[in-house]
Amino acid sequence: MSLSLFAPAADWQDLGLPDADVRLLEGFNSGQAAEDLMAALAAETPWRQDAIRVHGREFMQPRLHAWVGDADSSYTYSGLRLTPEPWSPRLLDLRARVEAACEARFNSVLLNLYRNERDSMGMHADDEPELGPRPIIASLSLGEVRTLVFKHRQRADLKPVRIALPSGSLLLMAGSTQVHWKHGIAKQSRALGARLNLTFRWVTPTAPKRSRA
Ligand SMILES: O=C(O)CCC(=O)C(=O)O
Ligand SMILES: [Mn+2]
Repeated sequence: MSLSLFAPAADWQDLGLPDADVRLLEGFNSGQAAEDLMAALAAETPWRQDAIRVHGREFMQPRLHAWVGDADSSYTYSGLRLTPEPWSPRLLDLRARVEAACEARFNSVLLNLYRNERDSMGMHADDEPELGPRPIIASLSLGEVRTLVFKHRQRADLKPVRIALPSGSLLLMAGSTQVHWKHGIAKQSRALGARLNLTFRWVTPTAPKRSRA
């Protein structure tokens, strides 16, 4: 029998999406710990709001974000090239706990702050080449409960799957999830407070720049 200080595999709930591996671990951070972590991260994170191009048109992103990671983990999405901010001691500690719970390694994290019910994230797959073909992505939710909607990319007969993400929960997307499903956070009409989400990822390190002799 192996003893683990971290979340045992049995606590992960398999959400049963076909052609995917999506699991939820509720209570990764519970109650006060999740609230304190959210307040500290909201205050220390260098938040940005960027314009992005979608179908040739420019929009301000409907949320704030920050990209944190190892120096060689720059990342491009929706035409935005993100150069990583350095890890804070708090994020390094959190990464170690997330890695232990997921039995995976991460060299970067995208933080998103949904300020209220009008903030959102459009349907997308995390399928950028630098994430590799079958990325493992661990997503920690803090604060207001929002619904993550999954839609199958090839099968119109499958209904969208809606997953409410409680504060302190960890969602794992692995296997061929990004090949077959898109996901997103819809706007809501009911007034909502803030939610902070962190997606831990492994980005193929960019080759170090060689200086010429
Ligand atoms: O906020 C969420 O739960 C989703 C975040 C997400 O899909 C992403 O950062 O790629
Ligand atoms: Mn995503």
